[in-house]
Amino acid sequence: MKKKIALITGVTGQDGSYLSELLLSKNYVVYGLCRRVSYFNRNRIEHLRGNKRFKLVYGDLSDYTSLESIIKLSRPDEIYNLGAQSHVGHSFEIPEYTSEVTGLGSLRILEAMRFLGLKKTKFYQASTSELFGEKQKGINSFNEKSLMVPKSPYGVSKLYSYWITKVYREAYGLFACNGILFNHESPRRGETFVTRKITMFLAKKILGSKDILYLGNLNAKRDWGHAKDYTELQWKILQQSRADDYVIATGKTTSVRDFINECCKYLKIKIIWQGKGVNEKAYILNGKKKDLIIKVDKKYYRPLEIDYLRGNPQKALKKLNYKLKYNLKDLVKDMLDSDIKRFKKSM
Ligand code: NAP
Ligand code: F7E
Repeated sequence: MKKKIALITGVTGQDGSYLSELLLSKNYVVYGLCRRVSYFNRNRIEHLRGNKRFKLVYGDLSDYTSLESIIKLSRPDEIYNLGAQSHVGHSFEIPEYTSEVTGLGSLRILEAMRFLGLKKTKFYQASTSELFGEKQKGINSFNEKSLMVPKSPYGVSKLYSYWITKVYREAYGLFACNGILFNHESPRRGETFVTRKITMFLAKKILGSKDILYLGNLNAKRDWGHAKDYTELQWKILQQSRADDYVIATGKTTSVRDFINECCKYLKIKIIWQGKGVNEKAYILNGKKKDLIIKVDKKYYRPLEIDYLRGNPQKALKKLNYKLKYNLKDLVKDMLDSDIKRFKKSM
């Protein structure tokens, strides 16, 4: 039987690496689009390099020609567009670049598919809970029908990609889907996202570090799931007989502060919080001693913040017939165990 071929943009990222593993385990040939950078950016996929079915190709979401030639070369059955400038905070500093890559990147792929006449190729767009924006009156959780009011250049760029995916589905009959994913984390999460900043810091702390962690808005609430569950769902979305859009979430929401509390609980660290707003601080209790470990730094505040995100994954879990394997406790354990192991090795 002919092996299925997948093309993944963002293959060097958190999701790209898990999705590559999953597809290779299902006997796919996987083409991964990598951009040329001056540093080594392939740590997350290094272990896959020996696999003959795993092929890396240079390209960039801002460069139509490279996308068209990679699609021509690979003739994929499935395209997963995971590449993006994916940091919400940084999107305020580089809004134009974010729009170029995170917004127009999807259009370039869809145009190449249309131009090359790839009617049977399925397309997955990595949409996001950042589309929903602020908490809306009377709305406790967001689903596929909720109003979308993004609050950052990143969110606005993703909204463009979300809509252009739907438009190409309707206008040209392409099998084009949106996975509207809420935050998902893992030991491979980028080191500047809040959960990973926290687990790396606490892992170092219990190994003796004297550092202090500086964070922004501790009250922000996010619906945090595990990237392994969510990448499996990305694949499932493209295995359906009809192209559609799905919210992927856990249905639970937790503040940044409570994420830290959950980590401390797992590590059996006694933590107390004192003060409010920019003056809030966290201390570890060591017998009668109180060691300062966390402070707020305004530099991590965003010009506009989304305080509350919680998804309703009912449609996805039912239609895709899936039960999430990880809850928040499992996620915290997985991330902390992995960071502790990594830092122990380097000591
Ligand atoms: P990530 O770890 O930040 O990975 C982003 C990937 O995009 C990296 O491989 C990066 O390559 C690549 N990339 C950046 N600019 C590019 C460009 N100009 N051309 C081609 N590739 C480029 O992101 P992730 O957490 O895996 O998320 C995957 C996707 O889902 C992203 O689109 C993100 O916006 C979206 N999303 C993520 C979440 C989440 O909570 N993780 C939730 C909803 C949606 P380098 O390695 O070279 O930087
Ligand atoms: O922030 C607050 C911050 O950067 C989460 C991306 O994958 O998920 C991610 O976007 C919350 C925010 O993720 C710090 O203000 C406090 O309220 O980890 P984050 P994000 O912005 O939710 C969505 C779904 C995506 O689509 C994105 O691609 O934590 N926060 N203190 C902080 N955030 C960071 N990064 N650093 C802090 O020090």
